[in-house]
Amino acid sequence: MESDATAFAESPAFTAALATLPSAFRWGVATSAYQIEGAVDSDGRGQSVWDTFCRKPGAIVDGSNGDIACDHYHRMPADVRVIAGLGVDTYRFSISWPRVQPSGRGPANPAGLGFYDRLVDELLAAGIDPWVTLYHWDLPQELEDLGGWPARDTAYRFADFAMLVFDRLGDRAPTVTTLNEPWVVARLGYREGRHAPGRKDLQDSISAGHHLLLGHGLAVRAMRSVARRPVDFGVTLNMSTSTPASAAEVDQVAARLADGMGLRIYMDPLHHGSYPQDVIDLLALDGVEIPVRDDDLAVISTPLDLLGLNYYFGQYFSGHDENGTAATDRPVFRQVPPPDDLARTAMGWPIMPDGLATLLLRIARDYPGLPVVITENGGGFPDPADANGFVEDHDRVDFMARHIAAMADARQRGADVRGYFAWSLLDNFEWAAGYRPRFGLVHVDYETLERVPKRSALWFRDTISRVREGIPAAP
Ligand code: IFM
Repeated sequence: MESDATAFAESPAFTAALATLPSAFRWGVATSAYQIEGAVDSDGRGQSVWDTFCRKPGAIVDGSNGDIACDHYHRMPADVRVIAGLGVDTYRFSISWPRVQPSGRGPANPAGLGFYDRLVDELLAAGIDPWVTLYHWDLPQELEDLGGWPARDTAYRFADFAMLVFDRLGDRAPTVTTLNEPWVVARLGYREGRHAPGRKDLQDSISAGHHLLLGHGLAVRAMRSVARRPVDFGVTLNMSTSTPASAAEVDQVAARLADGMGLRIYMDPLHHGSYPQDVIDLLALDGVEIPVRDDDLAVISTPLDLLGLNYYFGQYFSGHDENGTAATDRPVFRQVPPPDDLARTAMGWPIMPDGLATLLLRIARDYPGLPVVITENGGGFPDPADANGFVEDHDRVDFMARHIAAMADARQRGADVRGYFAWSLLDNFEWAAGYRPRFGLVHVDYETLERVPKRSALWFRDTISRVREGIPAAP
């Protein structure tokens, strides 16, 4: 019998949405190195900022760290078999910088590169395309000690690291993306202190964001210049809708500024080769400048072959302070709860699938000519496992079905979206939230490290095969 939670996934509306997707649509699952690999002291790996941050009292809610995580480093071939069992065509993973280049500079650590070399071979042998992310937040600690991302030199070190990886994997990896979610690194890591390295300075945060983009551009230029076969180069951004809390002019201004600080501050330099003027003006109020030099913007706007988009939820903004007073002397943008009482995931994030369609259409309109792949979408849910480790995660199935339908709708309306990757393959280390939120399609028992595909994994496999086989049009 159909439960409320699965009603949409089993509805004619969802089938109709799937029927609009081409059989060659790309389907994948995603992970990142620090969240799953463990083996932090193995085979010459150096320390990263996350190893350090996790040891800071109170930094991680459950006091955990990525020392063991899912132990993927030692279980990689079996994990590739799990991925193959999902029927996906793509696996998106990240390279641990301190595993490949322990101090962030100098020659490669052969054992570190060797791990990713074997991973790529295992994937290809299983008929799965490797999708490489070069940087998913694990900066070598030695580079942080030299200034981290606020220091310009880190961008050049990143480009060197990218070349070490590309030199080894570029003959077999069809897609290489540079950064995952630079906003999170710059904002949560250097302004809010909620992520590694735990710094809290606006100028550092803005400098970090610029140098992340510069590193991206330098890396793409360098890799593209030596590529001997077609490789798609891109970058992944986390994106959210910024909706005014009301029709009031002050709320409209607030939402526009939030959008500037969250989305346009990355997309404009990447696609238009310039920073948004309203963002520059806003930062100037705090005496903060974006440290643009020479031909930085030309480097940053090096053409992209694709844009990775990570979507989890939309946001609402008010230009009124907590007392309801409209800001007058300087702009305020305060995030407020959505007006409707929306269902939320275990992270407390409101479930807003329509926001994904809005974003995809907005990218098509404001940044045309850029193919998009949803490189992450998913939900953290309580996920109680039965005695066999099986999880009936109908809430995740519903979440994914609604987002896939929203994506298909945007595609029908002109968005150039080419693929959808679920976050995440496995339950894993959810950064400052530790191991409590579970995002995996595959359950991990953290005592035994046993993997058991959840209901959502089986459903995802069936959904992919329905699209591949073609769904008959409704009579
Ligand atoms: O787990 C993270 C991932 O590392 C980056 N994007 C968001 C996910 C869920 O918070």
